[in-house]
Amino acid sequence: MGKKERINKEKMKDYSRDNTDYKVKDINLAAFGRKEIGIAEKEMPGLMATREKYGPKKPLKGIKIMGSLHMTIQTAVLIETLSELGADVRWCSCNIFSTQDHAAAAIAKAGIPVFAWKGETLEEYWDCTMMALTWPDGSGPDQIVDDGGDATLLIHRGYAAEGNAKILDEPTDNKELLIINNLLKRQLKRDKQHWHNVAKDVKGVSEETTTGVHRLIHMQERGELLFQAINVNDSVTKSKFDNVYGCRHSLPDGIKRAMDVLISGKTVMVCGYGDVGKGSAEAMKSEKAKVIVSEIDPICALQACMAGFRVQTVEQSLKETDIYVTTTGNKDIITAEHMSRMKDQAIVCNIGHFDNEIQMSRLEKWPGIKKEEIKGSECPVHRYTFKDGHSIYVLAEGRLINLGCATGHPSFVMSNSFTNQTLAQIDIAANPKRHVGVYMLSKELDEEVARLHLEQLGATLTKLTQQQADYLGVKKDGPFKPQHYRY
Ligand code: NAD
Ligand code: 3DD
Repeated sequence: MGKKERINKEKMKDYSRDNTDYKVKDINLAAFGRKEIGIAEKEMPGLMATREKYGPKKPLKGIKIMGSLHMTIQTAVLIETLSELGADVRWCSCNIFSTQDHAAAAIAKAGIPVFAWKGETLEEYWDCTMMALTWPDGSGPDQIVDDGGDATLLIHRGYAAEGNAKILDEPTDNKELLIINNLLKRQLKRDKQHWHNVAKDVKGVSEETTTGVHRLIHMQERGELLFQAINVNDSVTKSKFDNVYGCRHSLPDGIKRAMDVLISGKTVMVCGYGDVGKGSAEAMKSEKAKVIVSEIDPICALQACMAGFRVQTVEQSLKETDIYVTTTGNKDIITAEHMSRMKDQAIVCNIGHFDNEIQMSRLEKWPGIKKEEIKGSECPVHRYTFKDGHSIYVLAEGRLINLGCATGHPSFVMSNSFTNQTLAQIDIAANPKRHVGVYMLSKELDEEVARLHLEQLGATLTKLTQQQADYLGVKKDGPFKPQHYRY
């Protein structure tokens, strides 16, 4: 039977219109997506070199890989790299606003099942995650590429509910958790052992981002982690590039596309001065804004001072700040009270994680608040007017501004992140029985990723002589720094 015939019509009826194994905004955008994928491939030397080096060996042959990662042009190049290495791939986005519809269309047209479109509702988002996790024969993945941990969360929460269905009825005011619980209740009715069967077959997950890694470590500490995890975020060639230089590029891009506002001369508050905060603050400084930083960590705060930024609290900054950017991965950074006391026409956005860095749910319920849509899901901009007459603008509904209002990081920097992702997937495939835990890729691989990107920028490495290597106590060809060196 051909693959199409194998499609389980019962399973598919909820999600696709014409029994195709994909769901995208408009398949006719595929040709445009293919053109931009072609451009991106020229800017992603690490991924292309990985295809050349590992393609013939097909190290991922027949391995079912599910991805929950922003469905962008750059991710399309990652998907086709995994496919080139032999994987059977299914994909969804990890954010309701981050999909680039022409990228999704090109992937669907290439015959790779993808369930993603820009402007999904939360219900549609979790249905897409379910579809990407479910092969036509009803089975789950062998491996997962996760960004923020939503795919990992659905498997683990489903697994827990099969042991104690009552958790799905625990009272919560978290709208998204209610949606997840309802999806799991429907699945429980279909098959009481679905997630136990899925989890049994998962060999491992490679996690893209800081918050996702935090979630994995918390699960491991609670003894709940069901399979091995590779921490891609903390590869130096991911977090010190994507998180810093990627945000340095894509934050101003998002603010400008959303508001077309002059940043120069304005006062910008960057909440958090970690990797994302450093790139964001530098970008705002380059735009000649007056940059204030808030931090909880004295070391990061001191770094901010050394970079010439004022370090103070949000409360201290309300009277002067024009643009707020949250970058912490924490919650309640900008509260509804803060927003009620901000300058008129202040702009609030988040480039950190999820939608809880900015207290959106409390803002929506603020007494007398008036909400107006300025721009729709293509580049979400909303104006909130308070009873005293002052208004503020919230971008991307408090979700990632660079992916909701712009196109995220450019290809070259994502090539570093995604070469790490590909190496991590190869590593899991080669070590399927590794003990459950959270692991990092080697320093050798990290340096290899960097090497793959130097030539395109015209960089020439200096070679160590053996005497110098001996003097430094390192191998002539590296690694040149200890595993946990802080770059
Ligand atoms: P990080 O841990 O390096 O930095 C976060 C910083 O926020 C830390 O220095 C921490 O001390 C600070 N912080 C925490 N709570 C705070 C508070 N209440 N007030 C002020 N500062 C506070 O993490 P990171 O790598 O910079 O990532 C930050 C977030 O951005 C994560 O959620 C990550 O997943 C996400 N991220 C987003 C993108 C993107 O493209 N939008 C890219 C990479 C990472
Ligand atoms: N992220 C930013 N830009 C992206 C792009 N163009 N494609 C895919 C993902 C993209 C998010 C990443 O920075 C991810 O690594 C993260 O959130 O850490």
